[in-house]
Amino acid sequence: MNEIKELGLEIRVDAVGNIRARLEGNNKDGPVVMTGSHIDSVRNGGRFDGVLGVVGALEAIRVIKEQNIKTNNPIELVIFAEEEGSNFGSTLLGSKFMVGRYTVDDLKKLKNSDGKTAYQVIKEFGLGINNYSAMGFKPSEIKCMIELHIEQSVVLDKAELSIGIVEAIAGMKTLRMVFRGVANHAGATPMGLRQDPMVAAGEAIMFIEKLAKEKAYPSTVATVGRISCLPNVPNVIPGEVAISVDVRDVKSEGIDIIISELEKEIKQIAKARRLDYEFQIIGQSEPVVLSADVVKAIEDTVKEKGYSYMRMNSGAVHDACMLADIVPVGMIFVPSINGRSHVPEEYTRYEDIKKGCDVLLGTVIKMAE
Ligand code: HGY
Ligand code: MN
Ligand code: MN
Repeated sequence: MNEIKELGLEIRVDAVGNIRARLEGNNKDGPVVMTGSHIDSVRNGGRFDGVLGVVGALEAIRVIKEQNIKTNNPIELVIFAEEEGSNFGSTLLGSKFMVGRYTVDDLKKLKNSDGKTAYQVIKEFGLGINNYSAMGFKPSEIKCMIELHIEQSVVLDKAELSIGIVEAIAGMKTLRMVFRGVANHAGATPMGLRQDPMVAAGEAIMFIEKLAKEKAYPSTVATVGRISCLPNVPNVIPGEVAISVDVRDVKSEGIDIIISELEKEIKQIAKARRLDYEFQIIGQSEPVVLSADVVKAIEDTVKEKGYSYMRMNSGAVHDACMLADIVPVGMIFVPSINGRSHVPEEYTRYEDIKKGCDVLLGTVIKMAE
């Protein structure tokens, strides 16, 4: 916030903590060129995911201000809240709220690991959650949005290219699956008398991998990243086991195949093991194709600077997805070394970061001219 204040930008924080900071243009009423990303991270994550896009946007605005470059359209830095979904399990919470895909009622349904709703946490934090329309997002006020981000896969690094120009971003569905059985003594309960949700979860996890590998498309991926068990004691047969399921594809049919086949299989597994089960979709975003105009502006800038590049898709989701079906959106990728991300080993060479920031600056100026 201090860096933004030092630049003398007008700062606004909305009801869920999205931050927007504006540099005026000649045409005060013109639609803004928006750029930014997120600063929240996954647990045990890396240093570049999201932060690069925010720092890159801040630097672009700083250069425009310091070099007294007068743009026609205002330029707006945006920092989206809760992009990773680390607190409430649903990714893109801030940008979903900004574009009206999440309402206060949705925030009252999402809970953190302490059982507190997103609404309660946001209210206790002191944000004006009740006058949330205060900064309602009006598509007419945005000319375009451009997000600089690390690639988070290995394509650019393997191809030894500096810049990725994103054409499409995968969609996703996030599920929470729960199996409930009968907790019992680990030593005294014969195998034939057990109603064990842990073994059911194991069968489900193996089935999910088989589905994604064999039944859907090469671009379909599915991940179980979280498992919780009650009472979670070595000598007690669990009573309840919950797993997260993260399903993604640039083709929504791939996601639908996984969801429908999985629901059928879960019913079978639960029935065979005399268990209850829950199969809940707790978050989703559709695959999006990015704006041809913004993609071209990025590509023209890359060519002017003579940087190596390729057009590509993104398997990771981004806040840009939420804006893409209401305003023109583009994304600029820089390589992730060995494709590692969401881990402390996440790394991007600083010469590539410089190129990415250069391309962001050039594209923002082009779009704001
Ligand atoms: O999960 C994602 O794709 C993003 O990093 N939130
Ligand atoms: Mn991430
Ligand atoms: Mn990210």
